[in-house]
Amino acid sequence: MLPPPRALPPSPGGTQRGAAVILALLTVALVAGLAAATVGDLGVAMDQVIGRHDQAQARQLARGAVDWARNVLAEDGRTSSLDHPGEAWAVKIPPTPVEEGEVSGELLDLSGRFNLNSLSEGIEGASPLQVSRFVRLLGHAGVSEQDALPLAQALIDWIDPDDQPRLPGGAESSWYAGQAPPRRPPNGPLAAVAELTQVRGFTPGLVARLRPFVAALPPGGSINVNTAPPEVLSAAIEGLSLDAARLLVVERERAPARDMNSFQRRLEERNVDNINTTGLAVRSTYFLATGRARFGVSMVRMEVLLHRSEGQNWPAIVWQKLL
Ligand SMILES: [Ca+2]
Ligand SMILES: [Ca+2]
Repeated sequence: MLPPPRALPPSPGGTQRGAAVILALLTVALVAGLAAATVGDLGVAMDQVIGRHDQAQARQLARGAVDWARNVLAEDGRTSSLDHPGEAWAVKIPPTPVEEGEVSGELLDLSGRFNLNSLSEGIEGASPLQVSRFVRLLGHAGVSEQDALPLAQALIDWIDPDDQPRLPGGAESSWYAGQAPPRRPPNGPLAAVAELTQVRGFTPGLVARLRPFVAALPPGGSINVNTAPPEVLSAAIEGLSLDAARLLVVERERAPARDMNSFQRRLEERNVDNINTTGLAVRSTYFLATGRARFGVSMVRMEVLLHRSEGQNWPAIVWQKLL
């Protein structure tokens, strides 16, 4: 009998401390952002339209929230070797009043999800391990066993570089050319989860059910077993039932796994042995940062995909969108 896993520090005051750290960092980011905006304004002609001025200020505020997010992640990378929802980065900034406006933001860990683009990591454009994981995930999204593999094949065809349809269920340019509207598979990684609705067999309903469990990230990267929901854990680990995964998540809330060895020991306690740990980790590398801001009459939302790689804590921007 193994001793129970030792709990990590998240004390009752942990969240409050996390929030205090975040507010302090946010203040720094916002002051820097506003100062830059003010300096920039000195040279702006007097006939500037108020709306455009407010738009620029709101954008600065949203960018301040995203800078805050990068600071929090960089600080976390310096001080911890694992990632779990009890850490400071997981604390959302509630709508916080600032002069003439309001700012809020949050970080969403995308490493706790199944990366759809990992399907094409293997030899001949498909990874058998990732395909079996995705097939199980489709099962958790309500897809029958006989429909799951054809859906996975269709998605691999959409991503893989060739124009040869896989059997069963695959589809390439000839099939898509006959659809309404006709379209072409990109034969490359998905740019967004929403693109799934273009793929043969993926109905809007199915895509909505999959959405909380999947991400469209650059190929590579790992699933963080400390943040993945039960559906993703059960899909990623052969032999781990959804019920057992739910219990594992409850246990994880008390004490996140410190490393993959301790995670494996927990699985062994549940008679899940010899798991394939390829593509599994206790850390997160991809985060979606959202900054929202209102200034005067303008509102903006900024979304930034951040990549925090091993040994380089300052998170890089993969892409950003202003909404
Ligand atoms: Ca961490
Ligand atoms: Ca293809």
